[in-house]
Amino acid sequence: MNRHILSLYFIMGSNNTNESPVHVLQQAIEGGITCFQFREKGHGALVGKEKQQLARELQQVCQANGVPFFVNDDLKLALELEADGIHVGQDDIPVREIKKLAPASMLVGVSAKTLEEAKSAVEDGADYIGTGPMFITSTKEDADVPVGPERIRFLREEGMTLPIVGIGGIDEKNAHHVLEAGADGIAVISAISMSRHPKQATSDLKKILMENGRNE
Ligand code: TZP
Ligand code: MG
Repeated sequence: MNRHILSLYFIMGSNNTNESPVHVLQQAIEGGITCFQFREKGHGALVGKEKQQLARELQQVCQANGVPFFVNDDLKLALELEADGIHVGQDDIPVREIKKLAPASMLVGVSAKTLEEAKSAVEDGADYIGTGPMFITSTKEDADVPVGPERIRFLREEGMTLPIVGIGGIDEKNAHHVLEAGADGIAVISAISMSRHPKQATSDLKKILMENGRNE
């Protein structure tokens, strides 16, 4: 895959913002995100038709702007929408299964925080891994103890060449640590979705990516 699309990876579901998700996504795109993941889970998350409807609306915003659209966990939804990619956790549908059921063009990301998980991701044909939490986060209710950017440095030292995005508690102050450790990109929810100025927040992160040579 083109690892540059991971550089500013924005994730959001309806409960990650007090504004209209469509509006926030539009602002984030104007600010320069490089891909988007629809992650509808946790307290008050939409289900069924409502979830699907919001996914479609957000996908349309992405398509109109040439921004790759990923779906979290929900393979059925990803297939229905012909999403550009899907992201799964260690306890979700296995990457091998997805690879059997999805079109070859659908990118597959998997959360992996240990070297073993990262090696399995490579063996199973994942296109990238998400490693975290980098820092303390209150966005994910069941988030584990932070592993820190050092974990990404470790994975690189162990020879991991698969694209890696750092996730969890990343903001404009700490993002550079994640990039310096060898991440291809940063994945953020609240730094953009909860900002009063999502476009400005995105531009601020974009600037840090530029300063660290991720200027594609
Ligand atoms: N996976 C690990 S941490 C996290 C996810 C989905 C939450 C990231 O949210 P935030 O607001 O960027 O810390
Ligand atoms: Mg999951």
